[in-house]
Amino acid sequence: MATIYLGLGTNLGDKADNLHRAVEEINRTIGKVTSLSSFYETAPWGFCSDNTFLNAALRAETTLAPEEVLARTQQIERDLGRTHKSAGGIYTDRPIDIDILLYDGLCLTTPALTLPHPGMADRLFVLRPLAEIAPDLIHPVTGLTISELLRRACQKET
Ligand code: PH2
Ligand code: MG
Ligand code: MG
Repeated sequence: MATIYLGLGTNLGDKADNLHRAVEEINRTIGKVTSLSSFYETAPWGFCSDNTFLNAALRAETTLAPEEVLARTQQIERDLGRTHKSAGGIYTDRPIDIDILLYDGLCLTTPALTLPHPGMADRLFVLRPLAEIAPDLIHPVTGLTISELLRRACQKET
């Protein structure tokens, strides 16, 4: 059994409903969801859009390998109406985005998947919800806790 942390984001349609539906599908097809953060309204980061985001983070227990978790998160994204993926750092509005942030303490780089998620350590829209459910969790690349990463990211912002 592995413990995974996923980051969820949506900025199209009924955003709260998109998050609830994604959590339900994750619980059904990936593994039992054991913690869910509040939903955070955030400004689009890294691209321009009039549509604000709702972001959340969750913890789940899974028997699936990382590549299979990825395949199933992508299936859920398609089922909830996502038609295109971001590529090369070009972001677009989306009904749902599900990112694997952490898979146990695993560090992994394949063409399809990098763990921990390469952007998570300095993105407030990931760290705020994650710090709510896992403040003392250690990020395996930096060796810092999620609370420490959040504090560091807040200082950089100001
Ligand atoms: N996701 C991105 C790019 N920018 N901004 C916010 N506020 N929330 C996101 O989830 C988000 C983003 C890439 O997936
Ligand atoms: Mg993302
Ligand atoms: Mg994604």
